[in-house]
Amino acid sequence: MINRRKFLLSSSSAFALTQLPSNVYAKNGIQHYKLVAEAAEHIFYPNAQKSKLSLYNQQSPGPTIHAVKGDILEVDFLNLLDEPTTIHWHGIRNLNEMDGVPGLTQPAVEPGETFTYRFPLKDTGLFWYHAHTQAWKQVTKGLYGPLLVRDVNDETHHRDVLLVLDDWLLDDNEQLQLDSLGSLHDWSHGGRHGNFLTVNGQSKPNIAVPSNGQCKLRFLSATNARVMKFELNKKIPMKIIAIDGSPCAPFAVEKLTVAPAQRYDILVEDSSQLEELIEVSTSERLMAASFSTTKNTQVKYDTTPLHRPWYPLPQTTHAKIIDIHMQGGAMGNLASAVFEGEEKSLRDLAQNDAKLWAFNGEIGGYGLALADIALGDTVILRVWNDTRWRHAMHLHGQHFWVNSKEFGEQNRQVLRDTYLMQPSEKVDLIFTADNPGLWLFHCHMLEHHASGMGGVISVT
Ligand SMILES: [Cu+2]
Repeated sequence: MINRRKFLLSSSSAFALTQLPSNVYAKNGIQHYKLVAEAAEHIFYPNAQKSKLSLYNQQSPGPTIHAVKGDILEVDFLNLLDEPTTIHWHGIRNLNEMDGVPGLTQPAVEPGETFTYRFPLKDTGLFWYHAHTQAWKQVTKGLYGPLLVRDVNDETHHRDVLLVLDDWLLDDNEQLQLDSLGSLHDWSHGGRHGNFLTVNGQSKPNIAVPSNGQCKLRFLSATNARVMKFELNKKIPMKIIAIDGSPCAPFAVEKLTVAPAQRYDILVEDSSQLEELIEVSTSERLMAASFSTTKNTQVKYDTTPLHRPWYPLPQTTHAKIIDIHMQGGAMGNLASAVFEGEEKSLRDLAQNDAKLWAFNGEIGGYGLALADIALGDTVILRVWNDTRWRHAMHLHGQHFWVNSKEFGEQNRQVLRDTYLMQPSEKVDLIFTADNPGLWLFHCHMLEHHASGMGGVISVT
């Protein structure tokens, strides 16, 4: 449960829509940024104690990276942590060597070392970047930030409102609870859940929105494992116009469920009605943020060209089917699994290796090959969540089409990169493998990934 006491401690404060780092330049279609990962102190609400975190450029969230579709993004990265790290560019159809998976697509960046990430931005949308080395520790400490790619003709983006969501597990002194990091209970159940909700790095911030007309709210969840659910005041309908970056045929929901790593763009028809964002995933309704209007000329978003996803659902007549049977975790049916070539009981794996989850009878990891795909083939990942837990399944390097059960009774065919699966659900994730490389497929509940829920799809 998110702690109400902590929630009520904070008061509202003005918060900029987006924060541009000073050290950015754009030249000849190259957007250049510098990111430094280091220990940092952060204040979650006015007069709070300083919390010790690990951040990019001393900011929570990390600096918003802005770019235009077609740009090259070039990021000079410096690791000033006392441990190795890498950056993953979540949702980007990236060059494999820029994907940021240590030991799979690049060597980890050692303390004091640098690495330059350089890749083209092929799609518009809201993406994010985050640490991908022991993410269950490093993302927990704050190593993530948003990446916004817009169309060159988009003249309304300055009205967009970015909402980066996280739940932190804090003690009474506003410090991260570090003792519970790596708790086997969390790893075998629903992952690490925080007790302190933030929007854009602040508790209950007051967020400026345009005074009238349409307004785009852009949600991004950076939680470890918590699935959040949001309502607007007066149950203002939230019209979903983009999912995990890609535009979609608009449809309205009353409550918006956001799983770890997922993104949604929401169109609100009349921003003058916006007062509060409320988190409703638990029995308590918690005010996540308040809104205040700022003077702004009224603008109507042109959503007509945005209805179409980046690319259509491919033909599946000759698709290659890859079966992925997910097992493990608490109250599951996994008695034993293969780990490093040896069959072991789940009890042994849990106690000695902190491994709890398996794909097709094998504990996952960067060494687990799930499939070899020929470049250009259409693939169906036929995934069966044979566990008692929800999982937010993420594919690197490409989006997939999924007949989603995430939006209520009616299934909906959507293009996305992270899909929230219910216990016992069977689902097909469909994509054309047009991006060569070694791509990770894993649960984005970071504790599940760390304890075995991940494998590699090779495209050559
Ligand atoms: Cu999971």
